[in-house]
Amino acid sequence: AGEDLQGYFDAIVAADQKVEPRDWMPEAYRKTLIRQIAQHAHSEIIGMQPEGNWISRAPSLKRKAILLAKVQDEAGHGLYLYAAAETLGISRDELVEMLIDGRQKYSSIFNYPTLTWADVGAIGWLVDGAAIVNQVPLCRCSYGPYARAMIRVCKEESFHQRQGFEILHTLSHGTPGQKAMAQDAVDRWWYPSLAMFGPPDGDSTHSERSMAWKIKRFSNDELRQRFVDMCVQQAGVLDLRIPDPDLRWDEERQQHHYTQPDYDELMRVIKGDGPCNQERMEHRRRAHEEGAWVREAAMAYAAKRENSAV
Ligand code: FAQ
Repeated sequence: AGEDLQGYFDAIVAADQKVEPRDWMPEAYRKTLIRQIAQHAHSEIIGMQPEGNWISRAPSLKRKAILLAKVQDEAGHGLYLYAAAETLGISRDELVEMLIDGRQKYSSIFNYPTLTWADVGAIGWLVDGAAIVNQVPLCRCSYGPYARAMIRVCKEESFHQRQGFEILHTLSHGTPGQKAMAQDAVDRWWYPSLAMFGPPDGDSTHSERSMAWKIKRFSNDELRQRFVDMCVQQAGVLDLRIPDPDLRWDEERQQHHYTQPDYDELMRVIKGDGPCNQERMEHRRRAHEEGAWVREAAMAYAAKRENSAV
């Protein structure tokens, strides 16, 4: 029977069909998905902090309303993703616990500070842009609940990317001071955004297996390349410079040659030693503790309703 189950799973993956929560799946497949989906969910929640920093200081009421909506969308993405992870037999409480005690990670990118308003534009353009390039292929991931969550998430990320682009476009066509501020933000966010795609393929521990299982559809380097090619064209429209003196079109390979991000820095940031790691985790822990009464009240209310329904 064990062989039949494995054979059925292999056939579903080979036929590009979806594995669903009640289907048998290899334990390592389940574990990899929990790791990746949880890391993704935590990233959405921690990712609210850098931009949340600018809600009270947005330059106009309109910008503030847009930013509020964007940050709320990130919370929504986190919730869909926690729900997708729960279909694999783990609870949201356990996942949050693992984030808070450091056993699970979140994206390196959210450990960098947002120093000016232009950073909100650069995050939208570059960070959401990288997220889209990474997540569009995840809409075809072999695990049904993750793939379906990604469809809606990608639509919203696409709006986020455009709002960031529009902020930068406005600044870069404004006063010389505004243009310089936009350029400075792009200078600081470029390499950390390239690092979001993970270590180079040769050092990526999970890629081979995740690609065989069709969780990942492209390697880290393939997606990073796609992102660079996309940004070069858009930077032209923005009239902003990508901070890489070696960036050039490679006629032979039909893609851009570019300077790799500092992967030692990526590893340091992942291990907890980035500019804002401590601040982000302290903020998350505090919010979790201070929100305990809300969770308790919701549970008490649910129990009361259940009793009165009997
Ligand atoms: N940061 O073997 P690989 C967003 C870890 S977008 C931290 O290549 P894998 C939207 C990796 O976990 C950001 N850790 O790993 C938004 C592994 O560690 P482990 C979130 C990283 O999984 C925008 C080790 O290094 N998006 O939130 C990073 O095959 C604006 C070896 O790496 C996703 O999570 C990193 N950058 O490939 C929100 C997308 N890179 O667990 C708010 C889904 C690698 O063995 C505002 N995730 N690591 O100890 C993925 O596609 C993959 O997990 C990768 C990594 C591509 C990130």
